[in-house]
Amino acid sequence: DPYQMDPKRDPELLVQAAKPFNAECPLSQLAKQEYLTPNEKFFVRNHLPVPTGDIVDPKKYVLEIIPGEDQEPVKLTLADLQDEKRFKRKKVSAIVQCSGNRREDQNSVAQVEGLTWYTGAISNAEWEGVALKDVLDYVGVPRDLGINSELEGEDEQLHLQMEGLDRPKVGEWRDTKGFYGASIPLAWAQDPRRDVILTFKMNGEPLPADHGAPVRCLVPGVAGARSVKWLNKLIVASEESQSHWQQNDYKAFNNSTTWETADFSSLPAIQDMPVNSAISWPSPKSLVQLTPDGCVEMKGWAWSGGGRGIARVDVSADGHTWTEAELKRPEGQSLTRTWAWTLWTAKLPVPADLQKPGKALNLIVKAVDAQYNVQPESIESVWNIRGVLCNGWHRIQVTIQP
Ligand code: MTE
Ligand code: MO
Repeated sequence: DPYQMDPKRDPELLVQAAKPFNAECPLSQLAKQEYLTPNEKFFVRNHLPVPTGDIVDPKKYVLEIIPGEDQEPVKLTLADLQDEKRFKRKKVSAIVQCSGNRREDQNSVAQVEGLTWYTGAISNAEWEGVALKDVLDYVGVPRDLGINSELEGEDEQLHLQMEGLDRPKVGEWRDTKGFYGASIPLAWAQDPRRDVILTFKMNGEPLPADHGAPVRCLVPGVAGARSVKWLNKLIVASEESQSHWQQNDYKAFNNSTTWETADFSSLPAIQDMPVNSAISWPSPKSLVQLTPDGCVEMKGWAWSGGGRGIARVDVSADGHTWTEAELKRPEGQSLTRTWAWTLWTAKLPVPADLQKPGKALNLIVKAVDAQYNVQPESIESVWNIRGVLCNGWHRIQVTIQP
């Protein structure tokens, strides 16, 4: 069993697959509205067994960086990365969200292929490490190579490829087939405003095994799939990562495309994620108590990719009239360079004719980001065979306490 060495996990995680291990942040944790998700409650999305042994031993770990085509790799140990005389430390509060988050809502339209996720394939942490741009500088990648490049077009664009140490078979980590890999544009890796870091600490603790110890490349604002755990290699290249997960997965087709007609090469890899939100309280199908003034209290999260903050969160009981939620966010938070989620609370007035014990109540939320992108009304309109990017209005049904 290649998974027998996997780490111990918190029993409260909502397990969606045991091998490889995939589990949601529990709804009870999301309902607590802690800005930073405790490490043991942070959702886990693994495609392969968690790597073990010397390759991930903090004392023996080596990161290989290939600064350009036909160039020799530069090797850095964890001690090199943590040497504060060499690299300034950097902390970033950022979401990791799987592109498949809320896939279960798409299943309610028609069955899609992929792991079941309710609303908990998302969590927020404070990541500490060193700026990727500083490390690229250090190994000799010209500072302006990605950003100021006058080259245009997909073919001329440079990419930063990342490879993980996880392999289909334990002990065969040198196997280059089937390893986990991803890439982002080099311009983002070098852009000080994108805040990409090589992280070795999560919420003040050493990075846990499930989240990529000892070193992970954390790419804020994009699909979780690009934040490569157990980082083995960084490669500056003229093409994207050729890994399965960059090329033939994590792309969203229209809702009439089938597995027979899907042409993965026709679409870009998901990077910056669209605006999304969900209700964390009350929980679906629960009994709710109305406030003395006839309202239902709601809580949840909202998030958008690309650093876009949240402008507004709206809640409704009928999809026609809306009440603005109160946004809870750190003071002075930027709306153009925000990587963490925005938590919200709302007091939604219940229409008089529905204020009866035993009545079913539909609760709806939609968020609007700082560029006024808004969640689409229907799930069907974003439905796709792979069940990714599900960001239709989030709806739950509850019953008024008899
Ligand atoms: N990195 C490696 N090496 N292997 C993986 O399986 N999964 C990716 C990404 N990085 C993965 C990986 C996906 S699809 C997601 S959504 C995030 O990690 C999940 O991060 P988490 O487990 O820390 O929540
Ligand atoms: Mo993912």
